[in-house]
Amino acid sequence: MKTALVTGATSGIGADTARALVKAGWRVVATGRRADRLADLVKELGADNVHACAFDVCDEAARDEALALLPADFAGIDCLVNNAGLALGTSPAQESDLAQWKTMIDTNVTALVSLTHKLLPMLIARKGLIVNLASVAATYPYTGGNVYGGTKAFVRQFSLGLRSDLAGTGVRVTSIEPGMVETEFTVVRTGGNQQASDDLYQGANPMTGADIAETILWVASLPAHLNINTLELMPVSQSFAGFRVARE
Ligand code: NDP
Ligand code: 8X3
Repeated sequence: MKTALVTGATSGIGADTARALVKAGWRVVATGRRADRLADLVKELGADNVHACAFDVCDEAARDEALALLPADFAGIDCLVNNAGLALGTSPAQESDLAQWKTMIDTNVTALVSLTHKLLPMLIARKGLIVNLASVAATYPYTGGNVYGGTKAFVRQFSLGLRSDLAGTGVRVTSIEPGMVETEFTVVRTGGNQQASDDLYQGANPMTGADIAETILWVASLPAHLNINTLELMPVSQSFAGFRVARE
């Protein structure tokens, strides 16, 4: 039985990834700050299948303490799903809050890099898999996406760089790059504005966390000789923004 560590498993894509992996026979170490949500997931999926590990990915000491306490059955990680992440704000750069920018960089970039660095020796020893959640925002800029898009471009390029460095180790690395997925993402981005979130997804038939989870499960279920480098997905309703021209 293989074990995956999924960051950000308290909600959205991460929670559904934990569900999909367990259904397919994986053990899952489910992480996130909201311990009550993790406890619910354990109750839903069973303590033999899911181990709750509550920590803030930006707090390396808390993370290391929590991971050091993993029970033997969950201690060998074969797949790291670097999913925890967030966008904060939709303002243009010149009106943005620097603290929000730093939180996005700390969470989406620094914490992801740090956890990956920590688990790399184990993933190499086990010929494992790293799945990183980037975004279409990595490739396509949009107004108000400034630092969020920058962090996801980092995740995408870091994934490809890892692939280069890990050649010959048997470790696989995939950058998953979704467009619009209805989760708590927009509630978080807007500082708790459920109405703004409902308005954004209204009539758009967005992707679901389960859609992305099935994709991650597919990537994780491929034969060991096959690597998906990058995988971009959008709902059919979403397409590309046009160029803009600011006229005098
Ligand atoms: P959600 O807001 O539903 O879930 C985000 C998850 O990240 C939560 O479980 C949250 O857990 C966790 N998280 C955030 N900050 C921290 C932290 N400091 N420490 C630990 N965990 C943290 O959003 P999604 O499911 O949509 O997002 C998952 C990933 O997918 C993100 O990386 C996002 O950028 C990416 N993505 C999302 C898209 C979308 O349209 N929804 C599209 C493309 C990519 P908790 O708050 O309990 O700590
Ligand atoms: C989230 C997708 O389009 O809201 O990464 O930036 S988008």
